[in-house]
Amino acid sequence: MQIEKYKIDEFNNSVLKEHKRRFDFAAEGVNGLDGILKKLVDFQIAIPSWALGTGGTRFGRFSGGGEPRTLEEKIEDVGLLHSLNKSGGAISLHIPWDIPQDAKAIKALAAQHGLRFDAVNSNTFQDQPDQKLSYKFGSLQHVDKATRKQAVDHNIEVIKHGIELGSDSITVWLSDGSCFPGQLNFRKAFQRTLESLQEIYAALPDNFKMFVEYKAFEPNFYSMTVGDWGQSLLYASKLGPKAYTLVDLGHHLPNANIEQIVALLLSEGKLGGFHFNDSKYGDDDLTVGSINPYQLFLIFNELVEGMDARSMQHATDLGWMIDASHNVKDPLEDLLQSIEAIKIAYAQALLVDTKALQAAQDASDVAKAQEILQQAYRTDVRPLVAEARLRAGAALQPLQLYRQLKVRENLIKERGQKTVATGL
Ligand code: LRH
Ligand code: MN
Repeated sequence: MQIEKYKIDEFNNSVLKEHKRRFDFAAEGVNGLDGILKKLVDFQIAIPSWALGTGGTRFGRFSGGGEPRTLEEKIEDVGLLHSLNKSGGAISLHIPWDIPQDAKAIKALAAQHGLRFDAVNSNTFQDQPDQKLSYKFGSLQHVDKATRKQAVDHNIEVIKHGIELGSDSITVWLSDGSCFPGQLNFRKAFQRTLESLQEIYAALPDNFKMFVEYKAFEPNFYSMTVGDWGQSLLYASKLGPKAYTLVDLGHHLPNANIEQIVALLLSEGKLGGFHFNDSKYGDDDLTVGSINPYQLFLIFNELVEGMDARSMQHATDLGWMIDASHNVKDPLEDLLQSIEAIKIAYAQALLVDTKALQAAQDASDVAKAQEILQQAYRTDVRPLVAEARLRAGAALQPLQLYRQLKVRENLIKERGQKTVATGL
């Protein structure tokens, strides 16, 4: 299903008067308004190919119908989202869940929808039907050299798919670790994993980046071999200049100060990108900004401050990706809400009076510093985000138009109620 431009224009005309009233109010007194709006227009977030269907847990999965059955239909759905908000101009593939049979055709189809390919993701956390050696006890850490080689070869295969699609990065997330004390020699597991990553690193083209994604627990519940930002930074530093850390917001222990982790990884020049989602307990993969929007704002505040300090391009110098799972929401509505939450947090961070904040910090004026920060956080920036969409040719209210056009109903008519998308 595609949404014709005239339907978006018609919808925008029907809500334009109200938008203008809100925008004029929100824009009043904003320094560098056009610069902020341009930054919002340029900021594109990659959509995970594995999160276009209904997710589930070991207790159950409740499909909503009309799910994409092929990579082509997944690209169509990401294209549909992008036509609504002009903010999701990239798709991140997971191999082997989404192997492009004809990379040239897939690349052309994505381009038709205004999409490029962001990081490709390897998968050595599941055993594939025709796989010789099992990853039950790990992959790159495995005590068996042949199993490690199998995993290294898979990652090199994934890089090849990425090159064919015009991607310039690979994300390596390892489920490797242990479930019980005594199961693993941590020192040797680290060394084996590092040597395996070095073999993968050696296969990277010059322009490619490797993102080492860390996670505190699950599916291993005693130790993870890339368990936190420190371990990921250790690997990335030992691997070389093309290796970076990747921050999945749901991969931390409770109450971790993620914004401080982001600030330090950025100042080390080793922050590669993000998997945005939200969580209250574990790796819940919930809608971005649905549980802790203040934390998301604080993370973007560190990103804007830290990237400007290094003269980095906000839109292109880090990997901006969503990694979520939709157990109870329509997957496309969930992704529309996640992108909105990311743009809102970014816009609020762009409103922070950094000079005044610096002065308050230099004066150890703690209360003043909080007032400056929360002035931006408590500003309703939604009209600015909507205006950026309008200027990009997208819908002023994407979710409202998605429902008004009965997109899900149409997808169910087109694809059926029982279709299941590959992924989590
Ligand atoms: C692991 C993870 C990783 C993936 C997967 C789909 O929890 O965040 O990024 O590859 O989810
Ligand atoms: Mn992730």
